[in-house]
Amino acid sequence: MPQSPPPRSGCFLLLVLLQVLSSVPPARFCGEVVEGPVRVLSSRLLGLLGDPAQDPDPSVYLALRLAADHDLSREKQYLGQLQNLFHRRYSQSLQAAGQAHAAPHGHPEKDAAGTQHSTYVSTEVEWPETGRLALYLLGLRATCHPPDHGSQRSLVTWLKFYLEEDWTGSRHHGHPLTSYYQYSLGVLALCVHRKRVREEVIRRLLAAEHHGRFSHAGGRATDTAAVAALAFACLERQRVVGTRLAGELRAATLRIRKRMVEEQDPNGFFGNIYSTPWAMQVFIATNTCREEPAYGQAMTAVLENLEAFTTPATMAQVLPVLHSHSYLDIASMHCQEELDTLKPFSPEPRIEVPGNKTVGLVVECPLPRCPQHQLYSQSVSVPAGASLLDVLRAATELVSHNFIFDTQDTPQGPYLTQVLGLKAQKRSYWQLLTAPGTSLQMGVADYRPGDGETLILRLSEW
Ligand code: B12
Repeated sequence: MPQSPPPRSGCFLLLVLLQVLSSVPPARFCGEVVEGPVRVLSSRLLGLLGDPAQDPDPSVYLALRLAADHDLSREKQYLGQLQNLFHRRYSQSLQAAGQAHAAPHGHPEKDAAGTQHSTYVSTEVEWPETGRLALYLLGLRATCHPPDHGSQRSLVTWLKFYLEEDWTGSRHHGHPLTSYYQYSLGVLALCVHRKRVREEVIRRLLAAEHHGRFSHAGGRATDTAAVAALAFACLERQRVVGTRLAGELRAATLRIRKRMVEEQDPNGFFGNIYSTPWAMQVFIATNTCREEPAYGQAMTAVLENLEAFTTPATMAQVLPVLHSHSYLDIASMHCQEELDTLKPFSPEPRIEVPGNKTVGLVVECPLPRCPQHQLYSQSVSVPAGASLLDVLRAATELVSHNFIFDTQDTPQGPYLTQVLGLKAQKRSYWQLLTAPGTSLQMGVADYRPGDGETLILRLSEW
């Protein structure tokens, strides 16, 4: 009888290595879905979709598609709402839209109607919408009911056009017209659709990473770095770039990941709680979540603080990682045997907190825009459960002080655009801080100040 050949040394080493690896416990949560709390969060998100005042948000759709169980008819309906919004907006081909777009002259913030609760989506496309269109295209790749080829192709053309606009902007102004976050989403979406991206466009993002140009609200920009890393990882994985560039992309992804681990805070967060899910996607996308203890620590921290994810936008950003998915998985999604068992869960009404609180409200406008640095300082009395938005509303009702402000609805909630008649324009924004100088991690509608706290609205550059 022929004898089986002795194991060759390479094979033997591999076997030993596999044995050693299988005896190392995998980092907690990598590849597992943490059933109970995650299901509750998915159901909550589903429960929030009914709000007719809210425009549909492509990241919410992505979160629903990347979940383990679904409400398929509600998902289909939501996709219909998205299609209505985007196809109406981009129904014209780029050529038909004319060359007016070659030199965009408007800006969403600058041109905002200026009325309270003005809606975010204007009817005219004037300024690159790289990020929103990218998220929508990612959503279309994740759907089981894709629209016809022609309309998808036209959307891809629009996205390529926006990305080029952003690239040109970055050459002229040192930053894209939108932001490096949106620019990265644009590259990521084209890559997931297996569309080629010009090397110079990719190199601009590599250079921004290399020179530390990602920033957010005066602090770290973990979210942006993470989205850029996902775009790099996708380009490398899909083999849509040459060997040399692929090597540079791999090195940049590694650098970003390494920095995230080094800068992980003692609570386990990368950046802050809201950027942590984006950072975790990088470990999932690069198959390193298993060996990286920092990933397990981040997941523990997120699970212990799930109640911080209250808005559809923040829920939508955390849910994919709770299901062990990154946006790169969209490229290989299939629609077979999807569980159709998810039920919506409507949020419980907020419990009224009895009593009142007094909150200090300060408005600052630094030089050179304003010769007088502090424009307003006043104590405002509000119900104990009031949000910062309630404080601003109460301030407008104080007879002796002419406090006015304006917000614009965005998928993240109301965004403060104007205070005391001063509009945030282009690269400036109304930053929210708690005295003496801590930048808030929430928007005006979600932050609930404590009694005696002083809040600062500061016109800042970004
Ligand atoms: C770029 C960015 C900004 C830019 C936006 C300007 C611009 N034209 O791009 C600047 C630097 C101005 C900014 C400001 C703020 N931001 Co910001 N921002 C982002 C970032 C990195 C990307 C947003 C984006 O482009 N999304 C893609 C597009 C397609 O989606 P979009 O929803 O249409 O995006 C628009 C809105 O989201 C809006 N926006 C940006 N930030 C915020 C924050 C809030 C609370 C609201 C309501 C709207 C809003 O501007 C975006 C571009 O037009 C996200 C990161 C993330 N994980 O989402 C953080 C993020 C959304 N921001 C955040 C915060 C906290 C703020 C500030 C409140 C910080 C502060 N203390 O002042 C302020 C907003 C204050 C205000 N005036 O209401 C948090 C929100 C967390 C939460 N609980 O909801 C995030 C998640 C960052 C984080 N990890 O903490 N931001």
